Amino acid sequence: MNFLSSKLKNLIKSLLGKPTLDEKSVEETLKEIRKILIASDVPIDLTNQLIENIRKKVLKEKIPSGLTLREHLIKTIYDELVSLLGKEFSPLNEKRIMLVGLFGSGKTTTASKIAYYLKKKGKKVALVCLDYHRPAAPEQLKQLAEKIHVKYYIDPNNDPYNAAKKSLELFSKYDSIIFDTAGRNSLDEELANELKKLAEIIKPTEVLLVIPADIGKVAKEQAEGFHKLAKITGIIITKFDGTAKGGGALAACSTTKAKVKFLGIGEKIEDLEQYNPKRFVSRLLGFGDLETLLEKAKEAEIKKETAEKIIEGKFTLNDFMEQIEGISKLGPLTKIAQMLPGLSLSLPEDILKIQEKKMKKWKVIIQSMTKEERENPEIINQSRIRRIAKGSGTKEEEVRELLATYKKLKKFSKMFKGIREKDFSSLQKILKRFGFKFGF
Ligand SMILES: Nc1nc2c(ncn2[C@@H]2O[C@H](COP(=O)(O)OP(=O)(O)OP(=O)(O)O)[C@@H](O)[C@H]2O)c(=O)[nH]1
Ligand SMILES: [Mg+2]
Repeated sequence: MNFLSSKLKNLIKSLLGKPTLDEKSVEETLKEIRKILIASDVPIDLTNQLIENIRKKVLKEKIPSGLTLREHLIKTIYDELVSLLGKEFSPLNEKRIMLVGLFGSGKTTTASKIAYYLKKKGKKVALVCLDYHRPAAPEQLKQLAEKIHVKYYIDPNNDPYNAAKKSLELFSKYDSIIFDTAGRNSLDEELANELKKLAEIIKPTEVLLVIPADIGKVAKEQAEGFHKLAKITGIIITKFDGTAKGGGALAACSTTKAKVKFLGIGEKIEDLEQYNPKRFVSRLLGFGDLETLLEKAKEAEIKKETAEKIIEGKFTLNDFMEQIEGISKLGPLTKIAQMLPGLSLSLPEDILKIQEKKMKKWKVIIQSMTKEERENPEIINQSRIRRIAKGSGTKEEEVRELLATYKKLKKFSKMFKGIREKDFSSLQKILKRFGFKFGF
């Protein structure tokens, strides 16, 4: 993601920076896109097809009236990438989800991530262990389920078929039951039979194949193989965070019958994203993805207004606490930065590492401030610091540290706005003409 995204963002930036565009510069752009896609392990035939489509639309067909060549080229690159990486968004039918896949692909982790994701949406969810091949598997599922406070079922006799039957009864009133199956080294008959028998009992509404992104374009073969054996309804690509081949895996999967439904983007429980090709490509190109940003903020229980304040750089100490807590829930702000139109920024390391204990203390400190101080922290001088420290039972250094962190965060937040306005104002103008919506 990072590789593909940084390369494509640079490409768009250089397109915006050129004084004029002609046929030669379009050809150069196509050459560059080809290089980027091949380096991301996108299959050659798909890459060639995409290049050919762009060439045809931009150089051979008439440019739609009212658009410049530059605007038309950028819009066509966007459209063709969306088409390469899956076209339409495919929603999840969450009632009974079965996760299948080879050893170590990320099934169990992803099962708990989906459970957490649905729980955050207010659904009643249960996890079921159907993996009794690997002795440590039930314990792994139990620990994950307990961590996110979700009900689970593990069969006392290690019988996957009984586990399936029993859990269907136990959780019949639940919105979603997620079944984690056993992995294998390869797609063999034994695995196929087990999955088939389990599916007959469960009658899943989704059979999701879990594939790690680092296998790149080979994902197509695996997806088709599983499809023949187990009739998968969707794909989850995991470990998207650790490879430059994610684009290849996505493109390869998009050519199969099953659509990609989720991306695993890290090891933590919240590192899961429902896959939406349009939003994804929008982000890749630096157009931003406000919808996902706001959804993530909502999942982290941050108010929409607060999320907008973070990006706008307008906030006082009054909001500070909520935001610091929100950021730690939301994960590194760098992830938010990727969803904003413009360049990715990274938040200063020390802000990301603020510990919970410290935040509790800061809360007390802020409570000892006057309303005026909270709204306008600039007025807090040495004597006020002394009073606040005394009133909150903390040290003066601690008050100073809080104020320094607040300033840093505010400066960073202002930077977001500055960069958007400076580097990407021309891009935003173009995007507006294409009907992209920006709330800020
Ligand atoms: N970085 C990263 N690591 C992941 C992701 N998803 C899973 N992992 C890691 O991949 C490893 C294997 O994950 P599991 O969930 O145990 O895989 P599994 O498919 O259940 O494995 P078996 O049950 O043995 O077949 C674990 O160390 C996970 O933390 C992801 O999206 N990103
Ligand atoms: Mg597992």
